[in-house]
Amino acid sequence: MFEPIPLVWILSLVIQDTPGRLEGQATMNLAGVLTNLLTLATFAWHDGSEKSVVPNSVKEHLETEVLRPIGKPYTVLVEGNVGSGKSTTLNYFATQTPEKDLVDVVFEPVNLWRNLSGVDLLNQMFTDPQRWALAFQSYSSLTRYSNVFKPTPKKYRIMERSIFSERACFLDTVHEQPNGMTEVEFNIMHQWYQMMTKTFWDQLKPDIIVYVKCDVDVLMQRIKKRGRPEEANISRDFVETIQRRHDDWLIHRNSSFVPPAPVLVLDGNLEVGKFLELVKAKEAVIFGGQLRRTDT
Ligand code: TTP
Ligand code: MG
Repeated sequence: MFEPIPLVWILSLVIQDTPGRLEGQATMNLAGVLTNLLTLATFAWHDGSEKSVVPNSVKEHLETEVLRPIGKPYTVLVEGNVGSGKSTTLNYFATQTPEKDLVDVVFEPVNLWRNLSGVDLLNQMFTDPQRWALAFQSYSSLTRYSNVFKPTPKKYRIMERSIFSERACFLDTVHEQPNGMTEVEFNIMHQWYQMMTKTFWDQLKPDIIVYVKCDVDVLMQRIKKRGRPEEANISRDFVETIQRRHDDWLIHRNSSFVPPAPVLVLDGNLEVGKFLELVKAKEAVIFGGQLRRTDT
């Protein structure tokens, strides 16, 4: 497949290295616009396979260094199985870090899924996936996209799960279930994902993924202990499948999806206090060494 990336790269560097003509933000904007157009053209020439959606290293350089849209926060995605400790991680950044006022903390929009015009869509999905999986997945995707596109005055954003894990871990699982989505429904969701990630790649791309990984035995105990009504019938088989898909995607890299950013794995099996110490110790890594009060 034809790959014009080196040309894109050279062009953007030439433009950025021409100080007398254009300066600062304006330079970056012009370079960004040109590379954006060319990168979009590149996507159009790709063969459409899932792996082609995610940039190779040169593209990744471009998108990190050149294409960050103005006003886009440095974005951390926290991924993990049900009950692994994602919300616990986000809570640290919402309430405990001394830098909390710099970070926009976006929890998974579960409350919206539980009350859509008075209907608990999450519960409907667990109760009757054959009838409700498409409605649920399309609404959960919509709420995730709107969270990404919501502007923030903060320079940093940390989000619980993403459209990427929804596609790589959950959509395939619900499609494979004997009483899950039909082929046609799965295809509709897949085409939405392809179109959205290609068109809005630079907004959707995170800067880092934090994978909170926890043993399935521990997860099953936690799910039982917290006793959420919707999770009462979650099977070990489902949790194992979700675990395998996360591991294949984020650790073994043998999934048909490539992680859209570097991955940091955190041990979610610990006692909560110890886990929070771990998050604190990794804070600078998570924010790329950028989380500094002097940034404001
Ligand atoms: P949550 O942070 O609620 O898990 P989650 O947000 O990943 O779950 P969901 O998929 O439902 O959004 O953590 C679940 C429980 O696990 C919570 O009581 C805190 C506890 N926990 C530990 O005991 N040790 C740990 O190391 C971690 C990460 C969490
Ligand atoms: Mg949570």
